[in-house]
Amino acid sequence: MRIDVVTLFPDFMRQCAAVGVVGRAQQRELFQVETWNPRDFATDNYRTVDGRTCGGGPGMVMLIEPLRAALRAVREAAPEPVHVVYLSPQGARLTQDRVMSLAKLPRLALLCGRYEGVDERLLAHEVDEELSIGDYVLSGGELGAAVIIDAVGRLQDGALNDAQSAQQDSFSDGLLDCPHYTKPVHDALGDVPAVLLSGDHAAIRRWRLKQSLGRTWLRRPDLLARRSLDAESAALLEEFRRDYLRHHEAAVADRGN
Ligand code: 9D3
Repeated sequence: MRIDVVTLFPDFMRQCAAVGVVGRAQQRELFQVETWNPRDFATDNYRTVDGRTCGGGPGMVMLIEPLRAALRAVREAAPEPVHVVYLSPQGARLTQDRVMSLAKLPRLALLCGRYEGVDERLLAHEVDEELSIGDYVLSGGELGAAVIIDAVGRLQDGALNDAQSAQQDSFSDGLLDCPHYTKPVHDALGDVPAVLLSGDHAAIRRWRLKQSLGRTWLRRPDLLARRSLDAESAALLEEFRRDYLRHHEAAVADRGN
């Protein structure tokens, strides 16, 4: 897969894509990230990429022409159609489901806005999809693009080692991860749960699933609500709830409920 990023900060985007699992995937040519600077497509001597907002008020808007020329160059460099995503706070929220479908595309272009955003006419004619990474205010689209590159890059065939991908397959589907421990087994901060040292793989799998279900119930009940549990999971979550309520009885009583 190849991702083309249209950005006023190409160096930053290349550095984002050069680290960790995704950087290694690029080195191994499983994945490619290219950048295009709209400033290089401006036609005036000042290399202008923005203009005053029509109707007045503060802030600048990115001009149609440099972005249109940059996207034309992206499309001309591609042998197949390019799916163009604009990163913006008005977009649909990025989810892992969306990441998984983007990861299957041969070509993806990420358009990053700065200032107040991009002229609406360019969006209407050149953009296939608008995505946001969450409900907070950033100063531009680059961090959103970096999030997509990381999330999509790590899913490319061969990017993850076997241990990482096997772990993904287990029960990470829609649940929070279980707690993790490493040596030392005994520490001033506490001991590693005994079951993890038991060598009983079935018991370890059940413990981890129970922890995943329990933490999801405590921290992200919205994720559980959208999901139906099989009999084993329902029983493990019930066990977790019972343990939890027993350990927190005092606190619950203090709160007067
Ligand atoms: C007048 C209100 N504007 C600024 C305070 C709106 C505004 C314009 C441009 C707010 C943010 C931005 C820049 N943000 C992005 O380009 C962006 C973004 C985000 O801000 N939050 C979550 N996801 C994304 S993806 C791109």
